[in-house]
Amino acid sequence: MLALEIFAQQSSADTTPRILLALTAFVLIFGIAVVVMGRRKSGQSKVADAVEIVMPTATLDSSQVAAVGVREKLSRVRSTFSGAVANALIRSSITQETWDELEEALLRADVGVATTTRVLAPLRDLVKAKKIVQPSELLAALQSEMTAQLSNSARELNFDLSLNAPNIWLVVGINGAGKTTTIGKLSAQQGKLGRTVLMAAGDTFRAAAGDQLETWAQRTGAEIVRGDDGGDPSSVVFDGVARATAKKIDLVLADTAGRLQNNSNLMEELTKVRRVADKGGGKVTEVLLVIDATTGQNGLVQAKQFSLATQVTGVVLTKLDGSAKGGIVFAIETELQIPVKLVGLGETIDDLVAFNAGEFVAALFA
Ligand SMILES: Nc1nc2c(ncn2[C@@H]2O[C@H](COP(=O)(O)OP(=O)(O)O)[C@@H](O)[C@H]2O)c(=O)[nH]1
Ligand SMILES: [Mg+2]
Repeated sequence: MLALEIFAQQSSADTTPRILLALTAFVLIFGIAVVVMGRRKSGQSKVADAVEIVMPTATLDSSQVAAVGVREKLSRVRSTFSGAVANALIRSSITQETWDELEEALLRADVGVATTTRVLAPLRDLVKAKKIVQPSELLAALQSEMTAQLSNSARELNFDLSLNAPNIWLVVGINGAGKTTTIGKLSAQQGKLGRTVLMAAGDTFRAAAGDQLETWAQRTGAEIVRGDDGGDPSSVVFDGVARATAKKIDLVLADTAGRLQNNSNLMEELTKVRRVADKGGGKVTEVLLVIDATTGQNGLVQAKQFSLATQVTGVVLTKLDGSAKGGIVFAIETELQIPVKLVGLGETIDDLVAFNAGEFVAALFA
């Protein structure tokens, strides 16, 4: 506009061509801008349409409403996984690339080679038999096949009501996996169920471990039995069970040390802790192996070793909130036959939830 005014103030004879030139330039720039914006918009809607075709429609029934929080906390694994699967199914037909990309998506999420093969094999058969033709049908079949891989496990925490003595839950796993935090969260949950809890500070290897557990005991109104730093963890657990028996406390949550699993002393020590725990007044009804989901397939190796030493009865998969590798759930369950019973979804006291296979798989695809 300013340019036009300046032109207008000058004599018409020599400004007319300039005005024409300015107007032409203005029209040209405006035209290019309109075309570019138009292209961008249509590009966006193409991607959005394609994604819409392959994504399942999100329906929430009342049982799933509570799961919304879980789904949000699983956002990292969800976005990685559902994004990759959507890409694999973006084609108009099912091709070799579809299978390659699906396989890659499953492996990236740490589902593991054996489980990936097991999940995809029945789907390949269905496509061969022409029972599945559309990529969108494949998505639904994949989801139900993955749920089926997980649905057989008994996931309740074992608490023997008929015992006239404390139930003992041993918590094992490598350093930093989340054992102590899980005990704190579990104590809060079990307290809400009306059970009295005693914590046994069996991680005598790290000086700070006892203090950390003590903080959780205070927060959740649990008793605690501690030993000397560097002392014998078996005797701490034994003392804890004795105190719980004397005071008629329902549940002993026993923390343990977690130096690296390739330290055979640790495995020997845990074997002994388990044996001694059963010798007193109570009974070990649960051995929970805590695995950090962010460690991916390493978790499997750990699980094997800990299971040999302590007869693990259930897995607590922690840090699923920050992991893109939640597929480890499938590998643990199908390859080791150990049920994932609980998942950790954050650092606060409420961030431990019962694992629900259907909800988990739905969250992966949401
Ligand atoms: N984001 C997240 N952090 C967790 C979870 N569980 C434990 N942590 C954190 O992991 C760290 C190690 O936990 P800790 O209980 O001390 O592990 P331990 O060595 O096995 O006893 C702490 O900073 C915890 O707050 C979880 O489910 N999600
Ligand atoms: Mg600890």
